Formats: sequence, C-alpha cells, structure tokens
Amino acid sequence: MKKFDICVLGLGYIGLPTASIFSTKGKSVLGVDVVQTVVDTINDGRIHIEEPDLDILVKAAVQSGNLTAATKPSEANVFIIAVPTPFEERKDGFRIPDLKYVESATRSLAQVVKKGDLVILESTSPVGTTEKMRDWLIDELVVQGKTGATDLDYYFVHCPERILPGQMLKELVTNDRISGGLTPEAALKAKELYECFCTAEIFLTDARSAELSKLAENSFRDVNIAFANELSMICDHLGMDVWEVIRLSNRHPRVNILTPGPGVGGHCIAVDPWFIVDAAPEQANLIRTARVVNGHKPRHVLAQVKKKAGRIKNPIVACLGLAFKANVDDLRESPALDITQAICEIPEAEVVVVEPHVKELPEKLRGKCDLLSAENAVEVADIVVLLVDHKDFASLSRPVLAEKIVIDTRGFWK
Ligand code: SAJ
Repeated sequence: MKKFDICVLGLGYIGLPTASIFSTKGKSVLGVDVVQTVVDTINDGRIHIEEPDLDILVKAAVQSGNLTAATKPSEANVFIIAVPTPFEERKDGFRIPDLKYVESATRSLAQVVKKGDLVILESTSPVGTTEKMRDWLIDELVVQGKTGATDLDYYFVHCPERILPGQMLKELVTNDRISGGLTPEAALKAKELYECFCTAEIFLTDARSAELSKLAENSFRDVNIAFANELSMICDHLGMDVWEVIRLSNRHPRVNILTPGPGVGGHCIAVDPWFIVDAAPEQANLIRTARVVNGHKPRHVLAQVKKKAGRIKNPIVACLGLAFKANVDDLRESPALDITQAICEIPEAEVVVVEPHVKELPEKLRGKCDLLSAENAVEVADIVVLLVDHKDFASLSRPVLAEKIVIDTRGFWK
C-alpha cells in the first residue's frame, strides 16, 4: 500500500482545494470521497463543483502525480477531515448538529493510522467535537483489537477553514488561520504543516477555542445581516427605501450596515449559529433571534410577490437567481430556491426561472416552472423578482425592466 504525506477525507468545497494546494506544494496527497463519481472525476483531472480557477489547480495537482483520489483512506502522516457537518431540524424549527460524517470519517482512520500521526478536523463543528474525534478513533482502534492505543499516540487538532466561496483559492493562501490542538504540540504541528502554502498568520490555541471562534465568526455575520434584513422589513412597513437609509447611515464613520437580501443561505452562516444555540440555549438569545429574523425574510419576500401577483390576471413571474449568493452555483440552503418554489405554488401564476450557473432545474422545481435565459424571462414576465445579484443580470435592459413590476431583493438595480 502506498504511503502518502497527507490524506484528505471529503473532496467537497473545502477538501478539494486543500488537497490540491498541498499537492502543488510537493506533498503526496490522497483525496478520499465516498462518492465514486467524484473520485473518478478528480482522477481524470476534472472537478465536480464550481469555483473560479479550481479546475486549473486540480488539473495541475493530478498531472503532477501528487494528487490521487480513492474511496478509502490509506496510510499517511497527516489526516485532514473536511466532511459536511449537517443538522437535523427539530419540530420547533431549532436545528441540532449531526456529526455522523465526522464520526464515520474518523472511525475509517483506525485501519490506517499509526503512532505519531496528526489528525486535523477542518469541518466546522460544535464545541467539543475534536475531543469526540479523539474518543471515536481510540474506541474504533479498540474495537478492531488494536488495544494499547492511547490518545497520547496521536496529535489531534481543529483547524477550521475560513475561505469564502467565490474567492476560495486566494483566501486559502492569504487568510489567517487558527490551529487549536488538544495539546500545544499538536497545534504547533498543524501550524507547521499549513505554513507550506498559507502566507498569513497561524494562531495557536486549544481545540475548543478554535471551534467556538469559527462558529462565532459566522454568527457575527449572521447577526449583522439580520440587522440589515430587519431594517429592510421596517422600511417596507413604513413605505421607505432601505437602500437610501443604509447609504446615508453608512456615511457615519463607525457604522457599516450590511446588505439586505432575500434571506441567508449556504451551508455555513445559515447553519453554524445553531451549533452555538444548541450548546447554550439559555444564553444565545441574540444569535437565535438573528436566525429567526433571517429565516423569516423569505416569507416576507413571498408576501410581497403575492401582493403584486394578486393584482394581475394569470401573472407571469420571473425569478432571477437560485444560488445562495452571487456568482456561485451552490444551491444549498438557498433562500432564492425556497422562495421560487413557494412562488410556483401561487394559484394561476406562471413561473420562469433564470440561473446562469446551472444547466437544468433542481429536483424541487422540475415540472413547476421553466428555465430561461435572463433576457427571455424578463421579456415575458409581468413581475421580475431579483433574488440573486449574479453579475450576469447587470446587463439586462433597463427600458425593458422599467415596463415590469420589479421586486429587487438585493438592491441590485439601485
Ligand atoms: N448575505 C446577505 N447580505 C450581506 C452578506 C451576505 O444577505 O451583506 C447573504 C448571502 O447572500 C448568502 C449568505 O448571506 O446567502 C452568506 O454569504 P456570505 O458571502 O456572507 O458567506 P458564505 O456563507 O459564502 O461564507 C462564510 C464566510 N464567513 C464569514 O464571512 C464570517 C467564510 O469566510 C467562511 O469560510 C464560510 O462562511 C464557511 O465555510 O464557514
């Protein structure tokens, strides 16, 4: 069995760029994914997700012979876990973390891990997950008869990713990082590893501080977006222009209100705050309320569309954008997708959809609406609902838009 420098488990939006950049720095890397088609695509030098320049990086990594993909881990000196941390939705709308992928990835290491190996958790995780990761691995080693193994034989670290979809390759190199070890030696080992491509500072801390810092960063953003979204709903209620109010307020030297939108999506900001709420429900009032405010915004947009549609006989509604944010193809937790799906249920309404980043309609919308080009959709529509500020929509004809009822949830055409 070939021995690698690094084995990366999970070849998604985080694992694939990370595995590739290590490979281009001369490390031999095995990328592991449970989905065979993902493994085949990468071994072919191609990618299964959309991110600027990632195709070039992966091709270079595979062609160098340093990156290979497989469905099972192999021996390596370093294991990086970058699998999803999804959630379960409770009846009251609260979301609780589901660590099944982190657990199964960790347990799969028992076959290949050896004394002195470094095990890094990159997936965004609730406080205490790195400790759980250690316990799962030791437990699995015991189950497999490898008794005598102790947590002191391995180095466990949480080194959360912080890269922004759409700018991942740049931020992978230039963002500061946090290396939180179960021991100081572990944190230092991970820092030394990431220094081979990260040009920014890498801060050493304990695992729990690293876990909560990452969750705090995304919750901070969620709370600030919630403020902007709440302001937009206040302005709608008062018949005022929120974009004008924000423009003026932001001229204050210490005010920087973010941009309202149709809600908050993606697999990070819409999810991670719940990990804090779950851990400290009595204390996390503001963080929970921000989630509730942002979660309500799609219903507010839907109500606006229904009000306008109710005034037209058999209205045609054009929904512009399905992705969770501008210029990406990611539809996970996308408020735009949820709003479009709900608009399709408006009686008598015909819906046309534009999403330049997908080739076909997602499952949820099939048979309910048509996928058109932006120009065609706007031309046939009575109501145009701008849900995502994709740059492709900037060139739409203003005179044509001026003839339509426009609901611009992002202030894109202001
Ligand atoms: N959004 C607004 N208004 C704004 C900014 C964003 O409505 O002013 C919406 C977006 O449209 C989108 C959502 O918020 O639906 C999240 O978008 P985003 O660009 O703020 O963040 P993500 O989810 O793409 O990436 C975040 C980043 N975290 C922070 O900026 C604190 C990134 O650095 C993390 O690595 C990433 O989460 C992650 O993986 O955790």
